[in-house]
Amino acid sequence: MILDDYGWNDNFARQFSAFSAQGFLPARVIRGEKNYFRVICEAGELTVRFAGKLRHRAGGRQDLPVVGDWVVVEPQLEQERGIIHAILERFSSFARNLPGRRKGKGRERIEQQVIAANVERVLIVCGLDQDFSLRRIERYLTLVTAGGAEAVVVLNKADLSTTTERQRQQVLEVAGEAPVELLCAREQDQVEQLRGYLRPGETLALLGSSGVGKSTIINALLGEDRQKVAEVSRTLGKGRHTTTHRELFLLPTGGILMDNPGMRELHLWGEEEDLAESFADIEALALQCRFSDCGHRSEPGCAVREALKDQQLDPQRLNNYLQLKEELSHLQRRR
Ligand SMILES: Nc1nc2c(ncn2[C@@H]2O[C@H](COP(=O)(O)OP(=O)(O)OP(=O)(O)O)[C@@H](O)[C@H]2O)c(=O)[nH]1
Ligand SMILES: [Mg+2]
Ligand SMILES: [Zn+2]
Repeated sequence: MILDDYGWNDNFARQFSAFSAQGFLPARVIRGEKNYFRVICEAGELTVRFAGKLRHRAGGRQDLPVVGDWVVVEPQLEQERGIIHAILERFSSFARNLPGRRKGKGRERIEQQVIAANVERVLIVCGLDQDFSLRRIERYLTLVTAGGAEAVVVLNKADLSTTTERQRQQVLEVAGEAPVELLCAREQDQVEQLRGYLRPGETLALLGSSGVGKSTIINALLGEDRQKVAEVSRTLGKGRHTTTHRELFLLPTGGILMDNPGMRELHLWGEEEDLAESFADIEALALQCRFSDCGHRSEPGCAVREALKDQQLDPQRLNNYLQLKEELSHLQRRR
């Protein structure tokens, strides 16, 4: 069954059973365009829109379908079209905060944007050129683990750095449980080390800034040039936002890949507790602070400051942690 290849399982089947009597089909969203989606179902690929009532009922964008979602579709097979009536519950999803959008008279509206759903594993791709930033890696690690997926850090463009081993060590220090892979995606055989993260019926998404080589890795794993890639700008060292859609690709050997557009800025969406996993070292220290609500800035008996003094903790990592914590608590207050 094609749906099994795309990750269909008993859990989704159970949820779908409530709809099966109505002639609806289960389908997975494999590509997102501005006004419509492409889904795959047993009858093949369909172009679908979502039912007006789904839009009405939606409390916000998070209730609308995204790539990776399993959805309930009313098929119109002759036209290869359909209508999405419901979204099955996601087992993982990544959401970011879309700040700075103004609604009406200047009131800032905070909106959650779900990026993708039902992903088992994420390759957080970073370039070992100007893109390299430990602080950004920490942000991505928080996004991925809080979203319920496993993270793998991929340090790409190893050929452009003379300090790869040092960079790898630095990343290992912030990566916690996440494995760290170092490679040059232009070398097909080096990309092979990532193949172990692909399992039949499981989805592997690639996230990272524009130009870090996500689509290059996808092409290498697919063994064909499916995705367009483009040189990064020489003057700015930045990517050109070549990939503009999220899309799923089924590997002939099993496993599903998700290419994503490069992200410009990553404002987290979540709760302060979501930092627990990606900053487990700091949270463990914080348990030993004299005050349970210690802000780790100037309070007496602060175990975190103490670790800083003993050089057990990188001050920039702490700054990033405090900044993310502030960002999330601000978000929580606004909601
Ligand atoms: N030197 C070097 N260049 C690489 C490597 N991997 C990818 N590139 C190049 O980096 C440029 C950007 O690669 P893409 O795969 O388009 O990057 P992307 O992450 O998909 O970018 P967006 O789609 O814009 O988000 C291309 O010119 C690639 O050939 C590498 O390991 N070393
Ligand atoms: Mg791309
Ligand atoms: Zn403290």
